[in-house]
Amino acid sequence: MAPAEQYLQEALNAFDFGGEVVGAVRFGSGHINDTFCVHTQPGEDPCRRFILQRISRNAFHHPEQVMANIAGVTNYLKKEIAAEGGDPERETLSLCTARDGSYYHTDPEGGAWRVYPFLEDTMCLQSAETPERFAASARAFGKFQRMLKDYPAETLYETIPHFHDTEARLARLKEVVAADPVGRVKEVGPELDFVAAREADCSVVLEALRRGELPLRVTHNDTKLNNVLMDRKTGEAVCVIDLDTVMPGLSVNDFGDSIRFGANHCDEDERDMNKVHFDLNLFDAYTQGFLEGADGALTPAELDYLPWGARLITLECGIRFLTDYLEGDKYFRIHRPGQNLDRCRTQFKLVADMEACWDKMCSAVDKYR
Ligand code: ADP
Ligand code: GN1
Ligand code: MG
Repeated sequence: MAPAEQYLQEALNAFDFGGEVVGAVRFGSGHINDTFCVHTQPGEDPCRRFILQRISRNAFHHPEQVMANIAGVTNYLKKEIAAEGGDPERETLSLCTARDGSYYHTDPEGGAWRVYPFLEDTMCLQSAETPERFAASARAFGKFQRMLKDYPAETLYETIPHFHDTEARLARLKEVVAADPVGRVKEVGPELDFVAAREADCSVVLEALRRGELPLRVTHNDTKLNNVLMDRKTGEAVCVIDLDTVMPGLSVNDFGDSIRFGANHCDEDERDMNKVHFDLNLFDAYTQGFLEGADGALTPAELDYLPWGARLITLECGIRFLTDYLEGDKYFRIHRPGQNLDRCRTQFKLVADMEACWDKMCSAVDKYR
């Protein structure tokens, strides 16, 4: 048996699924972790499914800290959800304990495996499709922010240091360009020019944080549309998932990352730039939903900086894809050569579109504040 298969088998054995495991298949389209859907047969009862994940060692150097954050935040959310009359088993993730009583199993290579019950009758969208659905995801992320507003942020580990430090991301790009480890710098002249023209932008939100205008909060930090599960019947958002990067951060980045991924009609790795357009209507719908979900939890300065959050997280993500391309695709999973460069190009096209309708983005926020 190949080691990867053996580790999967051992991880399956480490948890009690309450029934015979009848299969485990790769699942989802995340770029970072290895995700499997586990099918079990508990006697005569219907098949039950679970999500089994191996946390990426490459992205997360301290899986025990990731798991401590997730345990803390989900237990806290469960109480908040129950207090508001919601369903704590469905509206946030639930960690399953391994047979040894801990929240994860470690394989011989140091990979940490964890299990969540599969949230049934939900869907995971890769594109917003309609403004209503996008607004539903926005309410969920806004509510996530509100529910965690009194969580003791100082108890959270920084699971990826400087994760949304755009200045540090820019500095890293420059280092990689100088080293040019796989000889790809010659292919990306226009992309490097695009970044060079926006170096000062990389500091806008961080400066506001340093001046004390923007507060540090407990944030999700990876608010892609496919990190919220929606109810199949009602289309409402059910549960915010992918909690690995929950840590102190900026609300405007949570807003911005959703816009980056969802306020357009193309795949993140679309090759034809003529198909890539920022959609102001979707931006409008998300803004309305996010502010509804946050329900007054955001300060006036945070509202002021929401459009910047969108523009800068998109620029930052493009810089990260570009850096990874220049490093030889070591961080983001790829399925074909050049995919990270294509991902970078879509992000930069979206940034340019946002710049072109900047006033309208600001007016949309003003409409709902
Ligand atoms: P990654 O960090 O690699 O993106 P995620 O935690 O987002 O990993 O999980 C990958 C995919 O697995 C999600 O996009 C979603 O489709 C699915 N998924 C994760 N957790 C659950 C769950 N509890 N119930 C149902 N589907 C889930
Ligand atoms: C990664 O794990 P996933 O696929 O939800 C990445 C995000 C990027 C995103 C780009 C831990 O998200 O920061 O914005 O890809 N997650 C991590 O699609 O680096
Ligand atoms: Mg994900």
